[in-house]
Amino acid sequence: SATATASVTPLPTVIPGPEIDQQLVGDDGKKTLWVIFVAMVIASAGFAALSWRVPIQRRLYHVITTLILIFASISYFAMATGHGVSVHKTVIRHQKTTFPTLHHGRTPVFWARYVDRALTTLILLHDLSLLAGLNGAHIIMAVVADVIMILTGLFAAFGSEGTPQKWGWYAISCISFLVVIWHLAVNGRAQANARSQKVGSFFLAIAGYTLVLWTAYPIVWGIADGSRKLSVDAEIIAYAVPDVLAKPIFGLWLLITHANIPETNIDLGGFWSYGFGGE
Ligand code: RET
Repeated sequence: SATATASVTPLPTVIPGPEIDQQLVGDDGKKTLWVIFVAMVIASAGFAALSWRVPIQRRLYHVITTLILIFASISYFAMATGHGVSVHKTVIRHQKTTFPTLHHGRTPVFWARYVDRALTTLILLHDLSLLAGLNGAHIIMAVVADVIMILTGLFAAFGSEGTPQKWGWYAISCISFLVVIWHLAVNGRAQANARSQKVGSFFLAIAGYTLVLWTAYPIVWGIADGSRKLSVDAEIIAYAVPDVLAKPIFGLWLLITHANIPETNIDLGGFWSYGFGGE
């Protein structure tokens, strides 16, 4: 009848769900942050100690590898104390029935990670570039791509939740990551092979290891920070594992091999030793 037609309300397209409580860092997350902080401090001291055992002219890898651990320690201290964290509004869409339910909430964004990554990935790239013997032009291109990768990752992290733009930043970051990979896999490998067979095969192994570990970051980001499918604590642990493998374990491998393969020595034309040379 006419009255029934008039009372028909339009079907909802989205059902507002209950607010999700602010997601907090739990005990497991806090413990993990403090444990990794302590591990990074010990590793910093360990690498600094290792560097004293070699003459200054051959300490370049030691110095820059120690810096990676110092930056990581600072970042983990910031996160563990709760200062390197910002609270961010979240929107989570659940497609439970025909109509999606929207939940609003709050979640921490660990911005200190991005400061750490900006510095440490640059240094790690220099470790690999120096090992391969890449020229300055290629190093600069890889470095610029790396900075774009981390900064657009930061923009993605702070982008409004549930928007395509957030994934747009993520996509730009992933493309920059591919540019970094390109420089290492193609130019880096060619240069390393040109230096010597030993350097070539070591570069292949350690750059391959780096590539696998670095790929873990965008995957964890997509699941945790992008799709919000992990708890805050699970996210902390999921980043802690590659952080330990990509920083202290990478550094240890690099320095031990450097000590055993003299061909990995680099000549910065007197810059590093201020031209005095000698042992
Ligand atoms: C983000 C998010 C956006 C997409 C991509 C990312 C890549 C991050 C990488 C981080 C590497 C960090 C390391 C830290 C420790 O030393 C920013 C997560 C591609 C590759 C190695």
